Amino acid sequence: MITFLIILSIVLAVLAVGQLMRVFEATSKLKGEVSPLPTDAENKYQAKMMLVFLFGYFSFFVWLVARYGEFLLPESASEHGIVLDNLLDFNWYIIILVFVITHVYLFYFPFKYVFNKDRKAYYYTHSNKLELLWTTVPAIFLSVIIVYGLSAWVDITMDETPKDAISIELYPKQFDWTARYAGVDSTLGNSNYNMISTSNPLGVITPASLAQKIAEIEAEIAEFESELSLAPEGGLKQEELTELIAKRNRQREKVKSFEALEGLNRGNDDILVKSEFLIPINREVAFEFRSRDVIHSAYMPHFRAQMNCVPGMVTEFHFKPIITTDQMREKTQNPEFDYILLCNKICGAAHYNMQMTIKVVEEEEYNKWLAEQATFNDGFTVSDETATTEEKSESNEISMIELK
Ligand SMILES: [Cu+2]
Repeated sequence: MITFLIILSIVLAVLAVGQLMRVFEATSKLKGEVSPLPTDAENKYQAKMMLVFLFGYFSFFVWLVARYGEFLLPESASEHGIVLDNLLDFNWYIIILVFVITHVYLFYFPFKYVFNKDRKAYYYTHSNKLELLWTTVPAIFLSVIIVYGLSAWVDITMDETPKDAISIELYPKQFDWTARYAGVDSTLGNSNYNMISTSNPLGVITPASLAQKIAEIEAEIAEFESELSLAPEGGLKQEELTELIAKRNRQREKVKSFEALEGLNRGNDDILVKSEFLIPINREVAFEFRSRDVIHSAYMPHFRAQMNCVPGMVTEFHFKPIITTDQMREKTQNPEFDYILLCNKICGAAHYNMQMTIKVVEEEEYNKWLAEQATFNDGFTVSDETATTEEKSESNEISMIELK
């Protein structure tokens, strides 16, 4: 409401000024002041004001950089991030140089060429030399930027994942993340969405989870069948139940086919964690991404890393962290600093709440932490938290309203 009133008063003020100017012009005409042209003194005054504006404009630019520069990301915490930062800085230098040159001229020329009735404008129609110059120079700069960018991209994305890399899967759903570690065998277990249940939110396939899922499906089928025996003949209910039973049967066949998969035991030692995950400094970390529902995007800004998480496919990205959380806290002089994983695709109502804390620690601490985590076979106890996430986001919304 207040915003609307502010906009309304601005519009009315502009209209009022316009009307006043018309009144002013009409009265000057009536008084017989004929010349609509500004005087020499007025022109000189405007010309000087251009220089004042030039100075004010660049002072504001410098102030903005100094005032808000600290809100930019701190130095890159990953090895490849340094390459990206250099690329971005290179772009900034070119942009700022062109910005300064063009804007100095933009305001200096009105000052230098202030109206002079004794001077005749030079009529200049065309110059092939100039055309060539302002086409080739930007073309050369753009080519350099593109070649530099492409080579950085190839460096970052095309290299092989090192054999000793730590495997972590990041699994998003509306609206939270789960991180899955490969465990002692350094290999992530198989997974499939058909296996998803409340006790197995990532659909990890192990002999135990297979047996459990088949039992679950069969229990469901039995339930539908008993309902079907009570349903009236030829009714809609009967049709629905028959369809559901057929669907569950197909799912059971699919799940049963996983029994033939190789390395079924690989998932036994997988470790699933929520809300915070640790990675060791100076070790390559190979991330795999899936998604349970819609497209999410795993964004780790401090590591200059982002990858889409697409339902039905696995995407990958690997990087090497080079600054621990503690070191970064010192560097940023912020004792509460934490690396963060965010969702960077607007995926629904509680999208803003989809995050995980990343802790970069020394390898020793990482190994100790990992050894303390329960494995999938121990019984995965972090159950499906959909309900609690929604509750959490609701309470967040309420506290935000209270803040307003
Ligand atoms: Cu999301």
